[in-house]
Amino acid sequence: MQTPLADFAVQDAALQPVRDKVLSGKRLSFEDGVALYRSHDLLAIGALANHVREQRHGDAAYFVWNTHINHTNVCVATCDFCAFAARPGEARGYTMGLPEILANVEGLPQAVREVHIVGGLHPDLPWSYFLDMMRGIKRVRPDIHIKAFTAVEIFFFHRLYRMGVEQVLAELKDAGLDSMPGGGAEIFAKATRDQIIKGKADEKQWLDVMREAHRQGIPTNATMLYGHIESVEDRVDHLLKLRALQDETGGFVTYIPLAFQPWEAPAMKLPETTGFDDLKAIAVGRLLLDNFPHIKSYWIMIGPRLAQVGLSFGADDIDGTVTEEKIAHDAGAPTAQSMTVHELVRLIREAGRRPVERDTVFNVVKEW
Ligand code: V47
Repeated sequence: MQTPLADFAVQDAALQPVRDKVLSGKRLSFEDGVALYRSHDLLAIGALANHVREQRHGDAAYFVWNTHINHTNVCVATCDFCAFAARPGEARGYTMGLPEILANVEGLPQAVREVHIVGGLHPDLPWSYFLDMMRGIKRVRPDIHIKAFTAVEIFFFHRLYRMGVEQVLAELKDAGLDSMPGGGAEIFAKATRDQIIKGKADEKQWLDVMREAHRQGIPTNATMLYGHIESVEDRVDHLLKLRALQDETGGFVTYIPLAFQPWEAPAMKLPETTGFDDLKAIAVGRLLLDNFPHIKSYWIMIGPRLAQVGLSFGADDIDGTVTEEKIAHDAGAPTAQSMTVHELVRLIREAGRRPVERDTVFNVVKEW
């Protein structure tokens, strides 16, 4: 049941105009976004985001039975926050052969519907490695959805193999790529991005790849890495750029705020994010991204307990079983590397939500 409008009382006067806009379905501005992030009136922010979430999705909370494959950690880019990447030639670098990848996929339980594939920017793999990976996976599991390669990887392929982004995407799609994950966006604002990232796609290049993917009918997600050196203004700028592209294409499915995992990050000695920050990241995402269908509360990054609370702060999705997550865990994430469907269902039920198993593009697989 929806909360009566009169019940959305805000303690922070700066939120009053935001409240009025949200309740009358008006679009929020840059200044509204800044006011939301600066406010400590977490319950009011959460109630507003929950209102929008319930208008869209009622009491459903989605999850997917998925697995991650990180085919290589060898990477020519330098991201100060990333503990996963290994420089070419470094001893801890690895690259999975295609037989190993295909054996992994073949060994997956039939219930797994999505394979999420991302890797480092490896300078020496042939283009055929990626096409054969797509074709091979579809050969051993024709029904599985391949969500693979961030916009940063696609941009790298375009440069390395000297093909247009258009052709890179068309060939991958033809070989079996179904959708793309939202990673690599980090934070768009140039002054901040340039301080922490060297050698990978910038804001415009990331957005251009996504625009082309959407044009070709490839749905994608979008992320923002927060809790490092970015400012509140950088966050709002990032979200409004995602919203503008979504106005143009409608191709984004889910927004996933990614909490910086600091423990083993090579060049950023910072504390971990706090509960307030994590819940605000979800709620403000829901409020500013009025044209995104779904907002994810990603348990890998914020822990299952807070991810569960996120389902009352604007999120309608809790990702999935995951299995063998490496990027956050190489950075020291204290969460488990996978979760069973029964644990996910319990988290959702105890949050008062209705667990709905979905596929990658939110077709309902099963009501639990
Ligand atoms: O692109 C790297 C980030 C991303 C750290 O689209 C870090 O469904 C936090 O994008 N702390 C990969 N984050 C993960 C990702 C993702 C995850 C789940 C679902 C989806 C989806 C996408 O992880 C990278 C980078 O932005 N990352 N290092 C770190 N220390």
